[in-house]
Amino acid sequence: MTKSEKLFQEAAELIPGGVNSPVRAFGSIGGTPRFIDHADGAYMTDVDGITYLDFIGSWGPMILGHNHPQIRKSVEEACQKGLSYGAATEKEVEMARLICEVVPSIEMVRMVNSGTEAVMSAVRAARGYTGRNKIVKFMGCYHGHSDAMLVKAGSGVMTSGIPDSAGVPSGCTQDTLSANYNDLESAETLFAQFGEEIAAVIVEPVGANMGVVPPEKGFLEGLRKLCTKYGAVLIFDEVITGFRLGIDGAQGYYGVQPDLTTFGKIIGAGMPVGAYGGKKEIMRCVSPVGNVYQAGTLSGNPVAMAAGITQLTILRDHPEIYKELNEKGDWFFKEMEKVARESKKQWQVNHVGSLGCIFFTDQPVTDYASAKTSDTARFAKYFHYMLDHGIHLGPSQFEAMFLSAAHTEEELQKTLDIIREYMETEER
Ligand code: KE4
Repeated sequence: MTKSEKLFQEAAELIPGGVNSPVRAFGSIGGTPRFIDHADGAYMTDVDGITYLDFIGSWGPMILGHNHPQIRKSVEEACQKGLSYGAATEKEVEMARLICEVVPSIEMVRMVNSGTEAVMSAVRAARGYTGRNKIVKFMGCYHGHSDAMLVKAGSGVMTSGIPDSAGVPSGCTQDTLSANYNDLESAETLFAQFGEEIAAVIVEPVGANMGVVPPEKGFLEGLRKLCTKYGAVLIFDEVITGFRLGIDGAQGYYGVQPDLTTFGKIIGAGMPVGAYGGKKEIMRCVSPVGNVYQAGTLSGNPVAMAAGITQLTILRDHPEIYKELNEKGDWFFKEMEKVARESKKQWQVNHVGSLGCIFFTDQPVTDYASAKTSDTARFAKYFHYMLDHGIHLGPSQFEAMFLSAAHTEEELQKTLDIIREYMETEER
């Protein structure tokens, strides 16, 4: 029995599913999750001493690679001064100034401790600001696990949200409306029916939780126009895309400005940090200035701020990092498409910059319904082949591959060679 197997067995007695976040349990692909001992650059090493080229990157934060020396140093230095005070600190001002400086749509920002908290708070701020209740989200987009966001996908347009989790009262989702991603008309239909009741539209500007689904031309622009027309707040959930596609995220990449933005992952550099921000007139509704209550014991934690400030500062001061990362991503995922074509097997590759994924389906993936045509059993076989060959992907067909500045071209070429090998041996 490997140490991971032993740990997983013990963990299952102590932690639901043996993990502190469901996707880590390998539930959709089977097998034993590798318990990681340490990580460095583009690599993770498990408790059995096996090292993997890592494409999880902690689900996004590790854009500069694991254990970055400057980030580690700033955390060590911050720790010398104590871990948390429950009082205001200069680091929080520095982080707020940095985010407002590099993301033009952000005039004011509040730090929280996770993407879920950022979304929950942004939605509450939008409701408080507009005095309206309804929220439009898109099937296949994930915005964390706050009640109003756990809506049964595929519940169809025009119907009020049905809870997608036990423990969520229907009252919490009845004001959450679901539209189809990349289907502007489905959003227009909801606005035609509920226009003046809609507080906000929340969208992942690049879908990255149904696998990677880029926005089609005009989709984001259309949502912007709709929200402006009806006085609804446009919320870009940039927990994944924020500081990944560029220093000003997907909103900069696509040139569409939301009213509020949620952040996570990269802004904490691996420490638990989320944030939401945007127009001053909306953010001024948030307590203690306004009457939208929101709080957090460890929000703006000085050690987490030190990590996030260092990572964002490196990214701001070295735009070449994004150029190289996006070029590397374009090359890598386009090469992967070539492997797909040569293999004459049915699979699609979607990507935006350093974010991408393979779908095991014979049809283009442009929304939740097409993503769900993927053969998850084929993905599971592919995942384990890659893992056995030292490549650790995200353990789900509906998660992204995250490239980092630490992934070298030769490592990516080796990964492509192993994918090609797999595709040649994959029985259909
Ligand atoms: P957290 O609460 O997990 O920090 O963020 C929630 C969230 C919000 N918005 C978007 C667009 C997100 O992708 C996420 C979380 N992403 C998943 C990965 N797809 C986190 C991984 C996990 O749940 O363990």
